[in-house]
Amino acid sequence: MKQVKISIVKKLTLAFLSGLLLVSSLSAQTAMVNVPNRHKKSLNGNWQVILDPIGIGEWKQVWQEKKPQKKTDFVEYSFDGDPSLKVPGDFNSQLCELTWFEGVVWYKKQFNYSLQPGKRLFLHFGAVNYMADVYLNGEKIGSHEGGFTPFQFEMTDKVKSGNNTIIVKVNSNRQVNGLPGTGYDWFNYGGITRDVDLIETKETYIEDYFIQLKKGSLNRVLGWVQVDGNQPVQYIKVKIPELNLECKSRTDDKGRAKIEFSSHLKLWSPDSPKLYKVIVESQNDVVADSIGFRTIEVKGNQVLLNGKPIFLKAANIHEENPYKKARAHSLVDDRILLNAAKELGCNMVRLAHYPHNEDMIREAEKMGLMVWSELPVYQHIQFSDSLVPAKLERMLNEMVCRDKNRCGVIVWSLSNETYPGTPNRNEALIALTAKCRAIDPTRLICHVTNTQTYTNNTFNVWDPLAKYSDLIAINEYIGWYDPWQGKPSETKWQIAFPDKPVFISEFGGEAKFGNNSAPSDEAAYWTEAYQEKIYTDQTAMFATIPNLCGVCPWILFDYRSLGRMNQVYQNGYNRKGLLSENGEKKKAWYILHEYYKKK
Ligand code: GCB
Repeated sequence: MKQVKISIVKKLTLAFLSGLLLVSSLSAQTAMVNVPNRHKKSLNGNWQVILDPIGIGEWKQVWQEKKPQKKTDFVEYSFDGDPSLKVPGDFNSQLCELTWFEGVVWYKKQFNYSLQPGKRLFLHFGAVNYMADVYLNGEKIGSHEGGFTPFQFEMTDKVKSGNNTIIVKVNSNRQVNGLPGTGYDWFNYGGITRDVDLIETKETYIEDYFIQLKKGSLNRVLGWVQVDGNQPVQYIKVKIPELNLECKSRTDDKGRAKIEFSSHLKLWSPDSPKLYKVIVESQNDVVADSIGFRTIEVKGNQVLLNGKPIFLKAANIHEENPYKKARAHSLVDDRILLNAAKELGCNMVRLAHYPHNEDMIREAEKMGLMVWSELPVYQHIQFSDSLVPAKLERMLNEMVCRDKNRCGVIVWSLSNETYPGTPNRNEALIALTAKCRAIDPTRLICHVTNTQTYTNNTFNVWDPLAKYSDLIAINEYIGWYDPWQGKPSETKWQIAFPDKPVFISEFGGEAKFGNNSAPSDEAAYWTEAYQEKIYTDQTAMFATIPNLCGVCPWILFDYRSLGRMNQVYQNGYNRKGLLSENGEKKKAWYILHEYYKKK
């Protein structure tokens, strides 16, 4: 009997382990860097879809695309017929029956390919929200979790010469142990929300590189180049033609080369967003990028850009095109948001609360906007779930990997408003901070807090994570969620780690544009005047904050959020925008515009 039990346990263990192996071998790879400048074929456009609100497609194995074999056969699914959906794009805004849908949609795309010997082929997704299971010609090639970061699968040995079919199961259901978790104050746009590309590379190709100024140095570049393939040892050159510069190096047997050189660089800054054409060459591959150089550091209680103190005049932005009521994904969408930030007088955007599309970051950098990039580690994360630490690390890698050569990015924000009392929260986020510093020692790292009390006109911030942040980033809603406890200009501050710079990462209140007639001194009427007063009081209060290095209103545009259910004033919108969802300026906009002009 005992013998039997042991063999069952053994079998189960083996099954479990082989399951784990299968799962890990089918995980997506972290995507190569600089996808916009690769040799690629776009798979954007119309994709055929099957809507699967009850999630039965898995059981029917729709990826097999079965066809009737004899006259009496039939198959109860098919991608032929309507509807189809545009990729990139969220599905909620494309079909009215999907407006509030959170669940499974199956996508299908066919493509023709002929891969020449000596070349490799990758299938690259800019982002799929939230889970993606990907099939090529009926075979599962892998899965990915996380709605805002890129991933890829190698198809070199799997792609057929001629016609091929990709099927993607997209599941936008909220996950209890997901990032974010189940509760968040933005619209859950599901679907293949960013570009899909086939990327062809050389057999040994330049997979990744990190080319930025060494921390604290205004003229020394320190980084590395990574090649991947069967010839890992390669000569490498990094060239900047405008500077007549050529840096030579050689990869080790793991394909990594150190890059280090000095030059008189024109530094990137909001006033002069200089980018250089940088060419990275290996023996048989080459890729070009536009890279800027700047330093960002905290010295004492100040933030220094290129060695000089800078005040961060920021705006919070969600990745939503307000006019289309859809997930922003194109340059046109991105420019609507970034131009509005510029017009307000910003020199920085906080891209809340998840990594935005790559064009958004590249465009912000070109426009002279510094970027705050954030992980969707928001409020209700299940830090003690055994799977969460690995998910955190993976998402961190995906975020940093894609944008680490963008000098515009000055802050990696690793969390927003998580709660110190959540089991394992502090341990998990402290470990994540260390990992982030190890993969990118050049930027500021931060955890946004609202662990605080506000009594007797004294604001007390005590989050233990502040110790691990370069900035103390505080979300405070005095005048909205917390009524004023005294004169704004007499507010007192008690901040743990009082020597660090302080950034007000959120403040504000709600108003419906054009609502000017109701009592203006009561919050419950959502008037522009009430919001305007909050901004007048807040800007007076900012003068009381020790080491203030910047502020960031919540938020630039009104945006969709289903928890906002006041049918008179909100109608499914968070109305803390300085601009309405139609782009109209509310009174508070002018207050902050003036404040930024003077700063
Ligand atoms: C916050 C959150 C932000 C919300 C905002 C609000 O503290 O960080 O995501 O949307 O408050 O409007 O309540």
